[in-house]
Amino acid sequence: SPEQLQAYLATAVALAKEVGPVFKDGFWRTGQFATGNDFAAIDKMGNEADCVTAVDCHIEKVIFSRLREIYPEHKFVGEETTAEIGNKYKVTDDPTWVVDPVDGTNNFVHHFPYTGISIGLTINKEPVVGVIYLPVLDELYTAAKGLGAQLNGQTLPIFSFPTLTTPTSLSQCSMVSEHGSLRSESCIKSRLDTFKRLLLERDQGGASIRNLRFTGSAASDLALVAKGVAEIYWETGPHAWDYAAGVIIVLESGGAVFDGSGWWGSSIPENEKSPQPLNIWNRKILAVRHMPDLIGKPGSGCQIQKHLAAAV
Ligand code: LIP
Repeated sequence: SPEQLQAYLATAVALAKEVGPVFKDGFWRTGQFATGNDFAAIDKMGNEADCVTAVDCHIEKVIFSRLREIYPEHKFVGEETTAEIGNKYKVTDDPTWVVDPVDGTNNFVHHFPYTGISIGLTINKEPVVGVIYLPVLDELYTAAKGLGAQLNGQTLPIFSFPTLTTPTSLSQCSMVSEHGSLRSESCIKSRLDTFKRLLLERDQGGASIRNLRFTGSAASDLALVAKGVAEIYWETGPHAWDYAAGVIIVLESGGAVFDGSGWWGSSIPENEKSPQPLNIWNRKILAVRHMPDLIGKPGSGCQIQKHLAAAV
């Protein structure tokens, strides 16, 4: 029910705010995380591009212990408890809290402010509640299914398009993406090929995107789409905890998402929506602002479908 979703959202907001000061301590290296090994960035499984700090583990522990007290029957999937121990998680229809205690850990370690706490809740495998808190920027993004999306209490999106109407061409779009932490030759090559195509292609019914930005955090990227700063976010490789919350925030801000097999969003006609539940578990995500002319119908040859959905 809407009341129940509102209550879940209130819990998630309270938790994000509770751990906010610890997050900032870690970012500025003051207080509890001022010095010493506590703060060292530890590589995950020998990958220097994928790291974890004591702050990640501390915050995840606090969030999950609070949630377990309040909702003992719920399920929990978190970056540090799941990825860290190499645990395999089983996705069920039960209410499941999908949490990244520090999304953009690399940014966190390097003092780049696009980093934050991402708390999502899925029911029947689909995200229904999302909170992204970027403590350094003091931005709290919130959404619940059917209840809209907000930034610090202000309805999303905040910004209108940099054109008079919604874009009709990719050339009017700003895009955010990531190169990810998987650095195999084939992985990097396929991403670079897609970026190259998006930056160079102007003909054959296509257009180059206006610009390409990387924040280093999937949650921040989705927040920028919901806010109206970026028109498109595309990434392959992130995990559900990186984008569970962001996906519902984009959807509730009026945007749409493509999960690899179908489109979701209020601007997608009912008969064109994917018959499957929106899949946030397959590490592929394309999210766009409300741009009916660009999203078009699956298979219709519209620009985003042609240029990006194929890459997803
Ligand atoms: C990060 C994601 C980002 C991805 C990085 C990393 P983390 O999350 O937000 O989209 O490109 O490789 O997975 O590990 O900093 O929480």
